[in-house]
Amino acid sequence: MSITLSKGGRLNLTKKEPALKKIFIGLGWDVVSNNTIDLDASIFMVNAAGKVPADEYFIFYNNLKSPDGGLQHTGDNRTGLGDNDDEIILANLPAINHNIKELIVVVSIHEAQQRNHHFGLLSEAYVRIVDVESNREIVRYSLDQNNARDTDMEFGRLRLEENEWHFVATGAGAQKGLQGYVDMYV
Ligand SMILES: [Ca+2]
Ligand SMILES: [Ca+2]
Repeated sequence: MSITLSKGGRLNLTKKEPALKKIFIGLGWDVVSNNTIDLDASIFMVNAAGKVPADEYFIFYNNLKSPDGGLQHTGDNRTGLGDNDDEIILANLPAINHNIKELIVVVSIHEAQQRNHHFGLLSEAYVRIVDVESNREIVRYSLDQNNARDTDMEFGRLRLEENEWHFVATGAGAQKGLQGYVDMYV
């Protein structure tokens, strides 16, 4: 059974699914009107100091694979048209470089300022974590309607603590663009 988290919610993934190895992080969105909105899923693989150890550990539409083979982005989706996951990042948890302590999942609207786009134009957006082998959804976190004017968000973090993976739904909306996160973590 999937768990739906709200802002600040936390789940021990290893306790819930002890055999968990391969997961994917799915981002889905739909728009309310005839707008076309390009959401982008990105992951910053950060060390204990909260920084990516090298640029290649920032996974986004222009850098699809991490050097350790731990993460693989399946490619940019520019419209969100259609149901289910519109962008997917695969994670092979045991392959992840041991210096990486957190996977910070960021969702941002491409060229939001130029196009005057914001989350309020979306009818739905979510991030979910799915066990690849069983195809079971483990956890889901939906966009909070309080973030209507925001253009980007740290959705959540996968955090490694004492060899157990946790998911924390941070839900911190902002208007700084993907570059704002790059400035923080790269
Ligand atoms: Ca996209
Ligand atoms: Ca969609």
